[in-house]
Amino acid sequence: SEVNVAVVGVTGMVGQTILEILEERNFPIANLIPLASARSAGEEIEFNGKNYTIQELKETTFDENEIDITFFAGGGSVSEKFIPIATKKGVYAIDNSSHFRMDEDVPLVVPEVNAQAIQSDDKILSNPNCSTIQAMVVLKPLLDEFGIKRVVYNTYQSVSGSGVGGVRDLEEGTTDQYKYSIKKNVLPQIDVFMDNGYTKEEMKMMEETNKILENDDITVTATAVRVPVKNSHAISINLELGREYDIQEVRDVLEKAPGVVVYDDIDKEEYPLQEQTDGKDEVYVGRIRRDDSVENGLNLWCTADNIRKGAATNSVQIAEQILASHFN
Ligand code: 11C
Repeated sequence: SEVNVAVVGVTGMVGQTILEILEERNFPIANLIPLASARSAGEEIEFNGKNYTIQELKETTFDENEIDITFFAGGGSVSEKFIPIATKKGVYAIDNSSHFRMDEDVPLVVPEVNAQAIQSDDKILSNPNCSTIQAMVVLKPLLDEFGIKRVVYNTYQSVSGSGVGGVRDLEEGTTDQYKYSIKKNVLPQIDVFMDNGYTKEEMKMMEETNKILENDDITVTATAVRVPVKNSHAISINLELGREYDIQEVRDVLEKAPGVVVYDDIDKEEYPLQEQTDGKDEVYVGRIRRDDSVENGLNLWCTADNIRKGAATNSVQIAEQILASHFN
């Protein structure tokens, strides 16, 4: 059946992409309610060939409109304030911010990986960090087949992860979004520093990995780096698997995994590039090779579109799960 869908932060990069993906996937929408801050209210947007007027998100929004599902892509403080108001009205809230992610009552979902984490009475569904999502799509099938003892992430994250400000700093050489020039450097700082010397982005990857894989025994560390690439994140992942393995087995497992494309032919110098996954929904994996410096070590490289699979596509996939289980 058709549902009424609202999108908060509809003028932002993630909000815009959510609209595109709802169109692409023919999400069954009866009415669309585009929401944003007062600054954008009154502007028109086009969706499925029809014009809609953006409304200001207010405390009364969920009383004044019939809404079944709301995508929140307006930042952490907007989610913190408005998601409880929405869910009190029975609305399903799919949250792109980090605000509810580590809340034990809130499922943190990558549908290919842990759709089962959604319980029938959950109203808030949290979308993981973009880097975490792409890593999960690759790690889950490896965990199921081989076990995983330890994970080391090194990320190469695009400027679109910071929104339009990051893209502007890259294109115009400004330092409005970042402290240092992203045109001339890679920056080993994403988000703020925490007391332990890690950045918030690194901590998100570490904590979210254990939550999504439902396994606190896996040890995880991360270094998150911003690189001068417009869109798509890359991650070098070093793993200690739980048992002996053959490299062909790893390739076979990844080739069968949902949402994964193995693109790995060193004879042809073929490996995933950020440019290649820009605009795609799959996570591309290559450079699959042994790490003989530890027992059962494995190295690989993956890239994925951080705005699509890392945010908008994953959110719409979560909404599809809700639709299938609650709106038959
Ligand atoms: C980045 N990963 O690339 C961040 C953006 O936790 O949803 C997404 C922040 C988040 O800067």
